[in-house]
Amino acid sequence: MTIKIAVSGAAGQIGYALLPHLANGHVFGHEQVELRLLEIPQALKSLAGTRYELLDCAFPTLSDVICTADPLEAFDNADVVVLVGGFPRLKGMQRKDLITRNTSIFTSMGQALNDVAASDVKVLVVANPANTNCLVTLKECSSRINPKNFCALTYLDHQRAKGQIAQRLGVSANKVKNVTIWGNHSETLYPDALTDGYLVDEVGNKMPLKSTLSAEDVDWLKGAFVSTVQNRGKKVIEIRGSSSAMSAAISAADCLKKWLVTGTQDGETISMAVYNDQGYYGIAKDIVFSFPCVCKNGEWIVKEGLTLSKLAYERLEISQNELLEEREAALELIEPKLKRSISTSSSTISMMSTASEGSLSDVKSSSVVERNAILSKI
Ligand code: NAX
Repeated sequence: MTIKIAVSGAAGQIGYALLPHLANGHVFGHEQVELRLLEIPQALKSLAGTRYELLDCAFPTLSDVICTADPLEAFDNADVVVLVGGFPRLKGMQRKDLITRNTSIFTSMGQALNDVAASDVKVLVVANPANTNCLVTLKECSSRINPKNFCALTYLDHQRAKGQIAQRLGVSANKVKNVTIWGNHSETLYPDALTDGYLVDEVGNKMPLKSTLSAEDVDWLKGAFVSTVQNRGKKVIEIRGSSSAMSAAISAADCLKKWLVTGTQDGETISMAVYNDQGYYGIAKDIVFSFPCVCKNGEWIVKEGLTLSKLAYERLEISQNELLEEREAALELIEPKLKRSISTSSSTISMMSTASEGSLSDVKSSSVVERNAILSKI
């Protein structure tokens, strides 16, 4: 069987770095793959050059490469779709404008998926604002495609966090397990190594970071580490002069591999931004939020039952509130009437007023419940 993989934004920096990993067996092993490269019409010429290069690599696993500006052609019966193309954040642009521009793109992507993709297609959204783009896309096709078939990329942030810890402790990055990126792929994300993070020694023993590290290292994990990971994307732009591409492409490829092919190792979690239909950890339903996930047989499952600190919950709430704002801005465009009915009943979310430890699922305000009830009808 040939796996049909569509990649939007294929002529961009991430697309260029990602395509070889999809074509050469890194992700899908010995399976044959057919690549459908989707771009805007103005980029088709340079995309044709990328196609030549892919063919010139003579990968034994690559059966065909199609270039198109038509999402219906790219997604036709597609098994896997990676949405990398989007409207970039221009200098001086507000986040809300970025959402406006991208909501119309991702509405079209969702409609095309709904019309022609395989009903069990798996979709990874990379383009920013990734969580909300993912939400917009999955809503457009939720009557035919399960929202569990979608995720937005926070695995790059996950790997950045592991890399920082490995550098600090002088160990190989694969000895660092179960750091979690909670929330939005933005500067409000919360990299958390203390709730479930551990090191593995040579014989496979697990050593929890919170009880193994020195007080100084634990303080670092609560302070500088958090801001370093939150601001890593900005730092790369500042130093490199353009945004992360190689690391984003590798993370996208490895996220797909763990999710769809190998699964996670025993006891291991990875960070994936997924549709929160259950209110995991008391987070508002109906947003795409990054959680610790276990992957098995091509499915993700949020790891539940972790005990978070009060500080962690405070950080989660900040990121949740940003995602709720993004959702409102997006819905304003998708469903103006619905938005009006929501705004008359909205109030601020108070997750932290009473809770300190444990699940927050019982402390959502009634207005949030009401809002979620309305939104779940979309
Ligand atoms: P580039 O500007 O190099 O490439 C984007 C490509 O998308 C362009 O070739 C453009 O023509 C194409 N495109 C635009 N609208 C399209 C549409 N409607 N249909 C098909 N193609 C379209 O950006 P690049 O550096 O590749 O980054 C791509 C996206 O990834 C950006 O939104 C970026 O913000 C996001 N990122 C997400 C990360 C994550 O971890 N989730 C990290 C890296 C990156 O910042």
